[in-house]
Amino acid sequence: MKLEFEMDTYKSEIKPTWCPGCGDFAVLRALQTAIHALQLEPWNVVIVSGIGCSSNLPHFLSTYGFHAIHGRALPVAEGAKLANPELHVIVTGGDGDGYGIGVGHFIHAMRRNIDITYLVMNNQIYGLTTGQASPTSEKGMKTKSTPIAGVIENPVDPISLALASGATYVARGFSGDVKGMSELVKNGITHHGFSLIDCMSPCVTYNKVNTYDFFRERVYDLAKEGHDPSDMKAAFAKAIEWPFVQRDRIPLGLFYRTEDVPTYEDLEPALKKGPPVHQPLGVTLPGRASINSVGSMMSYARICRSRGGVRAGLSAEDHTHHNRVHRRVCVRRRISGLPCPDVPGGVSTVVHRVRACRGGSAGDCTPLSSEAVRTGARACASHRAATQISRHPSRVRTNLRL
Ligand SMILES: Cc1ncc(C[n+]2csc(CCOP(=O)(O)OP(=O)(O)O)c2C)c(N)n1
Ligand code: SF4
Repeated sequence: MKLEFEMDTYKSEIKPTWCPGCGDFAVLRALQTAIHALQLEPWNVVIVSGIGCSSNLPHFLSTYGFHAIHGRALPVAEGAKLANPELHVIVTGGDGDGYGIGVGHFIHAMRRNIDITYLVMNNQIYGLTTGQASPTSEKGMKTKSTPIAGVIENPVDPISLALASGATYVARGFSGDVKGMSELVKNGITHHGFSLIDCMSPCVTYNKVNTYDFFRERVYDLAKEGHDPSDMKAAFAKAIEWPFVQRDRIPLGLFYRTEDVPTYEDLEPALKKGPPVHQPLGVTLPGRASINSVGSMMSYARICRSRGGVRAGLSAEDHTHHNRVHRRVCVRRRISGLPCPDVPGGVSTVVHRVRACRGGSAGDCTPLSSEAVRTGARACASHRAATQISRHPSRVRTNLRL
């Protein structure tokens, strides 16, 4: 039986905390409308974000979500997509997040043409940190970080950058036109390949230059002017119109789309046998059930720990997996410099703590120091997302704020 989802199914119980009038409300609405129109199953949608006002978006929809760290939403999303290419992976974030600190990931995700939809809420400012210049701030604009002469650098143009980097669906929306934006998002989600929707989303609190009125006076619809989105040269010509050539006309709509380029998932040999989350790992632990999925690989580390960290009795192959999991957790510990709270000197204490977080409630972390709780909670959140994405149809929320 095919289920029918109401619009409200996708809404979460958490209400946005954005300033009244923030452009991000329109982007949220456009995304919700798009996934409703496509009738996507909420448990097959993962929304990943970085850090910023805009990056709070995954909390407000009732799908899977992962609130990652500043500029690192795309690598997390790529990991989720490669672990399970059957998921619809959508990334949301700000211009600072995606075109500033995360710009390297942005370029590489596009050249891979990985099948992810990326919505950038471009307000041309850092909103969350109260109004510093961002990579898309207009030249000359005075901001908290450029109070004297204004911005002296040229802005990044995400549309040209996306075209040059290999994105196969490149569009620009505007929060003053939710209907148009939701069409762009819907088509971006159904597109087979990397899609960028650069959403001009005014920050009503800190950007007094690029306001709704600024855009309303300048935007025009590419489709109405006969632009052919299959023509890459024409797309480049339209892309450079704003902000490079002039400031009076801003094209909106679809600049470029091609379905002729294979995605990373199409070409990656490891995916030929199907989604890795469904693949057996081929590891059997003596006296235990076999390790037959990525999810149970995570439990595998717990098994190692519950065996007192004693690795004797494990096969060489078991060791490899054991070491892989341990190393990852150990690195976290080394970075944080955490003392092990209950087993002196035992690296695997942290492993143990992470397992505790994963298996139970946040209360499991309380015996740790506040730094440990932070680290524990982070590991816990990533871990939950990794396992729940593959296994459980329940929502993932993290309480981390960086
Ligand atoms: C590695 C790192 N550097 C800096 C910050 C501080 N920081 C948090 S949000 C933010 C900028 C947010 O701007 P943007 O991504 O444009 O999102 P907006 O708040 O405007 O939606 C910065 C610099 C951080 N959290 N992590
Ligand atoms: S500060 Fe700006 S970007 Fe952040 S919620 Fe307020 S209006 Fe939106």
